Amino acid sequence: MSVRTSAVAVTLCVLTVCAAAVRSDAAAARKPVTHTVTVDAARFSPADLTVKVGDSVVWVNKDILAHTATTLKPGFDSQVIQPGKSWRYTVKKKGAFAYTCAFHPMNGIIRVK
Ligand SMILES: [Cu+2]
Repeated sequence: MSVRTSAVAVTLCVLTVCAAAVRSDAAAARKPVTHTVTVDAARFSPADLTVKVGDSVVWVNKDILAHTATTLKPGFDSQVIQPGKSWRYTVKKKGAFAYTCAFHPMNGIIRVK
């Protein structure tokens, strides 16, 4: 193998590693995560959830009662989630969003980093 050939081989190898690193960083930065909050026995679980902007939260109502996920301040409102149904919300801005159920004394918080 000539010196020039091996230099080309090393350069190609380095470029490949760099491209792979950039690709995985970009994927990590862009890929949104879906988080699940189970609603059962008149409780949100987990009640305290930390997410990132762009992620989604799905409230899955496994209870025999209808519930809502409604922020105390402006934020989000699921409206009624019937038993066996779910509601998906895509998080748009940073902050701490305390929420409750419009019908029952239930508490949860979504922290958006
Ligand atoms: Cu409720």
